[in-house]
Amino acid sequence: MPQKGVRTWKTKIVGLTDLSPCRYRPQSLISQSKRDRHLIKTIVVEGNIGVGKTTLLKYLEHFENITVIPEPVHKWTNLDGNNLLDLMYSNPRRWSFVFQSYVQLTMLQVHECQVGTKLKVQERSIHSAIQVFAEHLLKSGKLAKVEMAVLQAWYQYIVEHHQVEIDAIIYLRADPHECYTRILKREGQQTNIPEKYVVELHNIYDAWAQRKQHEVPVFIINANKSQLNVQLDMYFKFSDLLIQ
Ligand code: TTP
Ligand code: MG
Repeated sequence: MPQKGVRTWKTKIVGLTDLSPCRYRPQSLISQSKRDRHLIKTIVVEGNIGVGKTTLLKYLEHFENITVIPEPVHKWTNLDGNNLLDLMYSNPRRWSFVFQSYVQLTMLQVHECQVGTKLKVQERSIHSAIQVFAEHLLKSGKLAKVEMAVLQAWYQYIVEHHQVEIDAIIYLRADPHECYTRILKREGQQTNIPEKYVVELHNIYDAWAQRKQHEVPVFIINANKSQLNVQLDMYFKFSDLLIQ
């Protein structure tokens, strides 16, 4: 938890109710050269469902040199009145491809969202969407090989032609049973997320984080602990970045 006097508090949160791909486009930044834009660091917060990513992002909103961009779940649950997330859970074989295609588009919009601060922290990435979620759907037979091939062709094109690079990953890691307990607490027993799914995702996420370590720094935070402890961990590990 940041202490009084350490920073001035100023909330910058984007993406929660936005209609355009990115509402936060301060003119000062848009007029900057491409070289300047590379000075902005992008950190992605990754981790299993229910691990506490959104809560950590809410804490980070308070630092004035950070712009926080939450996962665009509001778009996934309302595309022209259609709840794609619900459709995907109710009939994954029918809707996984449609859902993951839309996730890929909306995550690209998040990556391309320009910010006026030196640090951009976003919830998840286009990379985990395909390499963790779509991969799990493929492995569990809910996504056909040809559907994955289409997602991958798009992904490849996006990586080559768009700005989706990241500078570091913060991986919130918790026991999957703890994640499931938190989901139950939040959504109640009527949740459509099966515990088995949370356990399988955990295993794929762990393997992915290890692989990603070869490309970018991956900081693992023990998220079994209370949110306060997670925030303290975050604060002490990244104080150089948080207080500039
Ligand atoms: P999460 O953001 O992981 O759910 P959360 O908000 O509960 O997590 P946290 O408490 O850590 O903030 O994901 C939202 C939903 O989107 C979840 O049901 C999983 C689903 N999802 C996919 O099915 N495929 C994807 O590619 C992504 C990125 C999410
Ligand atoms: Mg979340």
